[in-house]
This record gives sequence, structure tokens and C-alpha cells, in this order.
Amino acid sequence: MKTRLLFSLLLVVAPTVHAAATGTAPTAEAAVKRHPLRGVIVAIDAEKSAFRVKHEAIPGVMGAMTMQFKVDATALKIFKAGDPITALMSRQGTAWVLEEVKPAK
Ligand SMILES: [Cu+2]
Repeated sequence: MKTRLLFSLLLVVAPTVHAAATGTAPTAEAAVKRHPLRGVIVAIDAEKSAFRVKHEAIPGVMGAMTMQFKVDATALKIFKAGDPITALMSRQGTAWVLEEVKPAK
């Protein structure tokens, strides 16, 4: 009689122990804030995969200045110094990054 009671108790408790949290944590990618940027490529540093860009002010982020941005291999191939561009800029780790780099009119 006593064993039977213990077995019944186990059946009730076991499923609740098995419950797990399945909420998805925000990824680093989702946390990155991107800002529209407009500027002119001053120089290209292929070794660092970077453009030096003289950019217009980005409200709430930074004033107009010339600075270095990491870009992808495609952008490195397509653009040259002197090209006016628009892009999305963001801080990723320790680097400033430009994505969706396009020729500006
Ligand atoms: Cu800047």
C-alpha cells in the first residue's frame, strides 16, 4: 500500500520537473543599431577591408567627420576613392561598419 502511494506521487511530480524555458534570447545581430549615412570615400584600405569616409552628420550619433569603416569584399571591389555613397553604419564590436553601400547621386 505504501509503495503504491509513492508511485502515484512520482507520476504527479515528474512532468513539472521536465518543464524547460524555451524563450529566445535576443541575438547580437538584433541588438546592432544601424544609421543611414551619406558621404564620400576619401581613401580605400584593401588590407584592412576599410573605407576612409568623409561623412555628413548623423543626428544623435556623431557630427560630420572623416573616419574609417569596415566594409565587405563586394564594396571593396566596386567603389573607388572619390565616390559619393550612402550606406548603413553601425558599431559592431570595436569596429565601425558600413553595410548596403550604394553610389549616391
Ligand atoms: Cu564619424
